[in-house]
Amino acid sequence: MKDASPQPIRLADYHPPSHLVEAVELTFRLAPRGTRVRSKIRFRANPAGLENGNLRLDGENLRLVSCALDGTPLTALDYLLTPEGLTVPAERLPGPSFTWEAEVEIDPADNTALEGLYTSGGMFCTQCEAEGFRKITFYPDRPDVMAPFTVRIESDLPILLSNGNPAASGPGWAEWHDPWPKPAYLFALVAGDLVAHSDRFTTMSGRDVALNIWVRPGDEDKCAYAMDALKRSMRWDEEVYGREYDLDVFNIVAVDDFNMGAMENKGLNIFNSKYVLASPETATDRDYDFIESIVAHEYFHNWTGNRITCRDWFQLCLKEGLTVFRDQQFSADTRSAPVQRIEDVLQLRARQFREDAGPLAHNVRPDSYVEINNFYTATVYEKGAELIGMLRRIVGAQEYRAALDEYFRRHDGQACTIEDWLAVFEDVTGRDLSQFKRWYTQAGTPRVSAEWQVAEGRLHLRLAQELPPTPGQPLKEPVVIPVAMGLLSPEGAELLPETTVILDGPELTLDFDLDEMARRACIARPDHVIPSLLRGFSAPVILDAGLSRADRLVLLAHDPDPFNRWEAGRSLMRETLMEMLTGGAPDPALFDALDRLLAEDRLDAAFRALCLALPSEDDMAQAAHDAGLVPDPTAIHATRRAMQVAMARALQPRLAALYDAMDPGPAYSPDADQAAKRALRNSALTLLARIEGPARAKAHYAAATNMTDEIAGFTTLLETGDPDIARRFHDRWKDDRLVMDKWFMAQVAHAAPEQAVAIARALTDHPLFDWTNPNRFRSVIGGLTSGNPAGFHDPSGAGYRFLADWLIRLDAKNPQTAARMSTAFETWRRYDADRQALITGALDRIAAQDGLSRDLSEMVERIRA
Ligand code: 0A1
Ligand code: ZN
Repeated sequence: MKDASPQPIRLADYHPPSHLVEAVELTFRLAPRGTRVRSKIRFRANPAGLENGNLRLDGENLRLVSCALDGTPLTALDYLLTPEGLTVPAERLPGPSFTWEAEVEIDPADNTALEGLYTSGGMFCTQCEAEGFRKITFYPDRPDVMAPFTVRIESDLPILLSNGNPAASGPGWAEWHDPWPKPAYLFALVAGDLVAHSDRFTTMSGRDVALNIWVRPGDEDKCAYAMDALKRSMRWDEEVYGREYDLDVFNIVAVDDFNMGAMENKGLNIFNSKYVLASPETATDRDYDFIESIVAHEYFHNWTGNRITCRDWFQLCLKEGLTVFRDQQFSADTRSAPVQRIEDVLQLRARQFREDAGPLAHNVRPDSYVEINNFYTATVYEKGAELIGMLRRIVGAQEYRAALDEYFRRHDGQACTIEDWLAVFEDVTGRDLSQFKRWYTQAGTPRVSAEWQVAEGRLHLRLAQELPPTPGQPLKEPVVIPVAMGLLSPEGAELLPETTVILDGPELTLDFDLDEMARRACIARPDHVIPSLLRGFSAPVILDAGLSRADRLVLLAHDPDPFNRWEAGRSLMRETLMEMLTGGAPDPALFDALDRLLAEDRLDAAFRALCLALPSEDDMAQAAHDAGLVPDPTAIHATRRAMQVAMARALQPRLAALYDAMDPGPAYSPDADQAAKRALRNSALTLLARIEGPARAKAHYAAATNMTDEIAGFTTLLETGDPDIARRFHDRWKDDRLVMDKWFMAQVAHAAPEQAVAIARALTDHPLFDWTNPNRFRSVIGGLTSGNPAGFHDPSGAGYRFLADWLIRLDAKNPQTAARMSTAFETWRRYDADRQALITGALDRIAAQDGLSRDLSEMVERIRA
């Protein structure tokens, strides 16, 4: 029998800790099978603590060797020890202030969950967010307990690292001191045979900082880009937010076994090696892009997350939404801003809108959770970032900066809430943000619709908002929606320079004088007007702009806002695909418009590549569902293919010309300009292969001098059926873990749907398939669930069974990654009754497992509900 469901933790039940920590001293004697951790923690009673005054320490999977209070050893009668922690009753405490000492033993080599202290490829490393520190020693493992840490590491391994500044070291030991009070989730320790790629940075006030990226020997020549990104991030945060780095050293360590992307531990960031290591031969432009933005993200956390942290885990968006927003701003400043915005919105729609539309929908600030690790979601991160962007748009860039200055001034060193954050904005800008706060407390994606008419020389525009119900929230209140807009004439003349209107009630009516607008634009009064709404995607909503096909073709050709130009094309493509799905043929006018756009050489090549990209199969499934249809993944796949063929035929001369013109030459640089050219060139290659056969892809693959081109050739050849290509790629790259992740994934993602499950299954028998490595697991299993939707949704249910089998197996080793991968099932209600029965059968089979983790059982229960 499965264990009884654990009780949810609720925001409403928050109470301050009974004790605060003044200082922590930790000593680690490292050994893979028996690491000893000694702790000495200075506590004092918290005057604000509403609790009973007991000392409550979290602790899991710890073997308690000894403990003492103010030097007096405790016996088992002095405390209560449970699998979750240890409590010393108030009456056994020496007074309001005291020192707790303990020694525990832990088993890092057996820690396959990769939370707490674990081993990876011969090194020791930690991951403590959200609640991993309790697997290292007994401690109040909650973010509102902040303290300075001193750490001593004893080990024969040559490199011994922890947070803060190096204090002292000798043969077999090192000491570190972190003067900045921090919560335990930011603790980190690394020990290993590592080499550094080093550099230095001088901060705005002239302080010298040593920068190191630590990797396994042999990888040190793959760190230059991450180091460059780090230095640019440090400078950018000084220039744009006035934030200076605050320690003498900044260390980054690359680890092969890591559940997430990276972690912002104070002064010692730990990264999934995939987001650090890059060389032109092994990493794609997209990998470089990720490295840049993740390095920036983790660095920016130093102020938004570390110096100011979260009071409790419900406030996660306080650090994550803001830090994602900041890394998006950095990328927009570094690369092309419109391209960055389009890519951010593509991600938001693919992951967050999908989440909001299904059983896992939750507030940006959730009200309750069972397992906090399940709430590191697109809603908390990406929608959280959108809320900051809206706030900035509403108050303006200057007031935003003033509010941020005040936030850092007022709350430095504190653990804060969304209320604290909004109060700063209210105080600095004099605005009432109580309605804006609904964005944090209501789930679901608002729908905005527009209707308008031109009569007697005036345009009447009506905007309305609607908030569909989500699980547990049947009724919702209107939110504050900034709608950036312009107006165009049918010839594409700009009638109204961009303006932002605020839709904060159920509806808003606007009225424009066409004569006046025409006069200002020096044109005759038009008898038709095209609103360009939600420019720059000014709010995370689903817009029904009510535009005809002709209107959208005008926007695609002329909208001065690049986002809405792209959006017009995207919506035409989606509509065309939906029509083709029900037997229609594509409108040649769309291809003509695309052809003209592709020929606009002054347009960024990356922007043109984005305009050429089709909505994904998952987008189409959602669009079909929204239109009241039951999506058929097999038909969607075939339709998308047919559209690619039609596009390739219609655009063939243009694509062939672009393929030749966009060759950036052999000297590789990951910069935006070259990457843009490769993106457009490789899009042309893939489309042309649909009608030309494999010759061009073969030559492309053979001539490739970088992984971007090589993988484009490889995946195209996989699809055109080159029988030997997988073996050739394997033989070339079998010793490179990160490239082999691509090999595993590509074969599944680019398989014909009817073969995808069999190929994925065969790959799980490959000697290099190490399923305990999260990257490798995600390559194959995620390659199917995300990369090959038609294969995953095979009508036989084989894809669902395959996923369920692997989730059950992985859950016993690594619940966090298993739970995360289970979101592949979140869209089950979209599908036909047969598929629904197969998916719910798979979910029920998982739910019935003995000893299922809290992580996976919560997910399965929520998805199934
Ligand atoms: N805070 C990190 C990512 C992270 C989140 C959760 C983790 O375990 C549950 C681990 C890392 C970031 O935002 O980069
Ligand atoms: Zn983050």
